[in-house]
Amino acid sequence: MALVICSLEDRIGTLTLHHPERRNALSTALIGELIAGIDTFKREGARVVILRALSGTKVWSAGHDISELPKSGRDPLAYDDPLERAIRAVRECPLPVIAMIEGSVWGGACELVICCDIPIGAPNASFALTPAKIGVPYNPAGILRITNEVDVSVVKEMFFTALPIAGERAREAGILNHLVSHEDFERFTYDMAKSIAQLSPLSISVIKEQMRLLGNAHPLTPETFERIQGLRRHVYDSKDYQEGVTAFLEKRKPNWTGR
Ligand code: YXS
Repeated sequence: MALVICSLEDRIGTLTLHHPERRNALSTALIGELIAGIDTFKREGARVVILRALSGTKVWSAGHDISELPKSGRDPLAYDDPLERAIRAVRECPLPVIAMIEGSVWGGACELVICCDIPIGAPNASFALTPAKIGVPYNPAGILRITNEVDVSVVKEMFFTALPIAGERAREAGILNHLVSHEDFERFTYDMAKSIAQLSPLSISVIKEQMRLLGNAHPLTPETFERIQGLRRHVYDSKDYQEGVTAFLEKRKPNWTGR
């Protein structure tokens, strides 16, 4: 049984978390399928990814699979931990990732959502950072990624109380970009995905990667600067860049080739 259902239509790749018996806990197996799904979408020409759970779910994800947390004495969130690999896969994916959230989100799954590019919530979306419930010392990269996106005073309250943040408060704090009624949730999300899929994939992928590199809160090393310049040159030297400009001048829709 697939733990993540993958579907690709009109260049929109949808990944649906599908392990309700374990409340979509982020196990090694589920993360493996999630990363494989992203790789498939990249190979098959998707322009945008939607990460969601089954419609009507009460628990979007229960976070890291607690049964897989290492016994004491080993870092529970080391660099190669499945949760860390999933977060890097989303952040380094050249396609925008929309998180479509209904139900409760727990622990490290909150960071996974926050690291998606456009989190969209239904009214019953809630978020609880719960390492303090389990005695886990959250990791510095994760704390930096969360505080880069969410109001620091709210992040402190979430870590120190382990209580859920929901609805309008989650949107105001920066966890959600949009809070949408259940009736409009599906249409709003897929309309946004469709509009992204009409735009230049090269331009979007390089803007996303620059934001990731610049958001690491360090002065730019010469190597990072040159990597950013190379990425941007790859776009402005591309046929797509010429096509985008030409199509505008010729008053027609651009035909992107990704080259
Ligand atoms: O008893 P069975 O075998 O049916 O299994 C139960 C739960 O044990 C299992 N399950 C999990 N298994 C592994 N890891 C999990 N995170 C996890 N969560 C749940 O799923 C089956 C159904 O769970 P149950 O009966 O509790 O469902 P419920 O609907 O009554 O309650 C749903 C939750 C999500 C409120 C409840 O399952 C829960 O509180 N789960 C733990 C949420 C949490 O604290 N997650 C943080 C994981 S640790 C993490 O993400 C980071 C390492 S950190 O700690 O740093 O944030």
